[in-house]
Amino acid sequence: MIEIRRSPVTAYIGLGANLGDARGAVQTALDALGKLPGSRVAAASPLYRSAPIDASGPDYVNAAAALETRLSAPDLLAALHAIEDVAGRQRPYRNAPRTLDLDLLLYGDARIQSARLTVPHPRLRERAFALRPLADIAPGLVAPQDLARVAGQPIERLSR
Ligand code: PH2
Ligand code: MG
Ligand code: MG
Repeated sequence: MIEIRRSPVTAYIGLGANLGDARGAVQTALDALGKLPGSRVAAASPLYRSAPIDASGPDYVNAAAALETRLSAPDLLAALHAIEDVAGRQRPYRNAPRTLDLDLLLYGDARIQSARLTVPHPRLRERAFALRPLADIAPGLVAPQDLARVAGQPIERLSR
């Protein structure tokens, strides 16, 4: 059963895609996030193009969204997976090219360690494709030294 919390939390979602119409998939996913129960997209970053990190295949389209949501973290995670499934996401092996990837980067100030979910996302601070769009919509959450650390990872802002 989906539990609706009384007070909303701001969750930050990392979006990525590098198979098929990646831009279209990220855009469609932003719309889908806003239609989740008890949720609204409070901010969406521009889209970025980035080379795959620890992965193969075409360049990625990446973005980040701030979702004000009353969904619990586990329900939100399940909802993200459902949106990925609708986009035709397959999981043949770890970090395989994908039609859509939705990662729960932050859930308010919660720290979560469960079998299915680790929040904050364990690799958030290592990845320009997550930090750059997050910095656009939540500058207070990304320190300049975080961005400096990932400055060697090529990433290009796409117009929207
Ligand atoms: N996602 C990964 C692994 N590598 N590289 C880029 N550029 N963008 C991603 O979204 C990405 C990645 C695992 O989810
Ligand atoms: Mg990911
Ligand atoms: Mg993922």
